[in-house]
Amino acid sequence: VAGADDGNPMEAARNFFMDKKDSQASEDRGRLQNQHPRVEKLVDIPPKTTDKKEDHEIHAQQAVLMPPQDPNGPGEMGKPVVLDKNLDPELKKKVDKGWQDNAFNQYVSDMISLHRSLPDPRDEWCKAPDRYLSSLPETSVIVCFHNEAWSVLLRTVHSVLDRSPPHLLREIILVDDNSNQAHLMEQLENYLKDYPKVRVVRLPQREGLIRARLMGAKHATAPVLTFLDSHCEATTGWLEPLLDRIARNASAVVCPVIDVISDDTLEYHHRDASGVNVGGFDWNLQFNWHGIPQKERARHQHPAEPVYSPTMAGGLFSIDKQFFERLGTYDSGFDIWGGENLELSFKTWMCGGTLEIVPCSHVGHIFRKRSPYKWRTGVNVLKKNSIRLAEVWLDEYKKYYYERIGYDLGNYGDVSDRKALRERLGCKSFKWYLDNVYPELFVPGEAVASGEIRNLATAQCVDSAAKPEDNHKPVGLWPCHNQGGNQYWMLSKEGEIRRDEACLDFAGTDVILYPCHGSKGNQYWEYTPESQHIVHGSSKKCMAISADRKKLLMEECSSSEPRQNWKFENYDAS
Ligand code: LR7
Ligand code: MN
Repeated sequence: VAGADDGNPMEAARNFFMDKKDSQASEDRGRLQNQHPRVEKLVDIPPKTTDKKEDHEIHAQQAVLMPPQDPNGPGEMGKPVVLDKNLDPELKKKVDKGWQDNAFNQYVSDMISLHRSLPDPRDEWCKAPDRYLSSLPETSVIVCFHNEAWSVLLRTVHSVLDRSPPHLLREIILVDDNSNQAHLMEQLENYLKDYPKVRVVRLPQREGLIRARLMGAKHATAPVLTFLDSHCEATTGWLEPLLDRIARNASAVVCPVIDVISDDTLEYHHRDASGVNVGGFDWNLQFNWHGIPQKERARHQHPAEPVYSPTMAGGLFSIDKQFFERLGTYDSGFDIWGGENLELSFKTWMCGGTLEIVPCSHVGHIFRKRSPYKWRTGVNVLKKNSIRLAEVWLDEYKKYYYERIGYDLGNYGDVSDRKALRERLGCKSFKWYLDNVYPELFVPGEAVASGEIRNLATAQCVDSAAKPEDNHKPVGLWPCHNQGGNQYWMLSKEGEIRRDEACLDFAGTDVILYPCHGSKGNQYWEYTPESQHIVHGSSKKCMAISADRKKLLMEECSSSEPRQNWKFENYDAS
């Protein structure tokens, strides 16, 4: 399952977006909403009992029957729909099943119109009369899905049909990655017959989203390809700013701002242009989000101007079709999910393009906490994809990823075609990319030591998943296992002990993880192999393992206390 994997970009994205205050606020709003009698009434729509279709299909049909844009309907203007906390048991079963099947609240989605209204999240700057070229290229919108909920898939389709200028939308291509749910298999073409711009392409076997996209691209007839996930909602004016960038520069790959649609209430959240983030990655080859770096900010007059981004999240972007083909599309050896977003990001930059986030374009996406569908059994798909990516694009930097996975490469297939492609295109080096496009990334090669931090008295190692939710929590100890992962740490030249953006930090009680701040203080450590001591800069205390071997602690340094003796792997001060 994706959620169980260490390298799940979904996790990272979720953690980034789940601002406690925000979700609390929306919960509060939701409670108020909940007192609205209309919502409860809608929840109680009795299922049609005449046919014995699955519950979710019946609800899907109800959603279709919803009057479009009843201004007081549930979820209109992107408002949250909150179910009563004490649902009757029958209803609760349905709600639970919706969660189970989709990892979002399908029941709530089915209550909302397929044409629901949304707020217009654009900055005024975006609406200036001559902001975009008068002649823009047409696009084919490609949406791949595997067992997507009916109401969510069709709300994606309708939001695009309803909010794209018809002369710019050549077609919507729905690529069914071998779904096996009856409603998708039997009713889709029939439902779509009134919408001639929408086509369905069926894959005879499960290919995963990457090869599904390639199939969609093959069928596309417009000069620009636009990819969306199957649980999105496009907002007013989303398309023109994307196409405008490509019209001006065919090697610009452009992403909308991805707004959050709540997995629970389907509330549409958006921020203003000053809150835009750009994409990065860490040495687990996991995608992550960052604020706009100072240097990039300084390039702009207005926060709504397009910003350069080192990487893209992957699901939502437009690209000139010929440029996509010139770049060799995706590595078709990528299975199911993951890695393709970094591949396209790296090669866009390294092979002569630019990658931009366009703050005038907003598309919502339902972020979920786990992957609801079956992956391959017995293979770590994401890891295999990432190794292919590293082999082809990372040059000598691939070793930093391999250290993270204990050099356990397994069989990642043949990548010689992809290397030949890179050769043919004459792309720049990964070093060039890091120096010029992503100078903010911490490069482990600059570390003084890297690997495990082993307590010599006990063979226990400093251990933490160092996920964003581990921030402010004490770091743990675990028997040393030699596989990198949660026991991989770096000692930076600046005296930080870090993994990616998390640093060991001591403020007087526990040794905790804290976002690296780069100003020494509580994050400053001194270590030499000779001393075997890890001394904290400001307190001058020594790191030690507790007498019961369970806890990491800081205590007065002593030259005769083996509990204070550590070996930090691969120390090299030169
Ligand atoms: O086997 C599959 N076949 C498919 O067609 C598995 C998935 N899919 C479809 C699926 O129905 C969905 O439309 O592929 C799409 C992506 O899968 P999700 O939505 O389950 O995953 P996700 O939203 O976490 O996916 C993000 O990372 C992926 C890595 O391969 C892709 O790049 C997705 O497009 C990407 N989504 C986004 O960028 C939206 C913002 C998320 C973030 C950050
Ligand atoms: Mn998605």
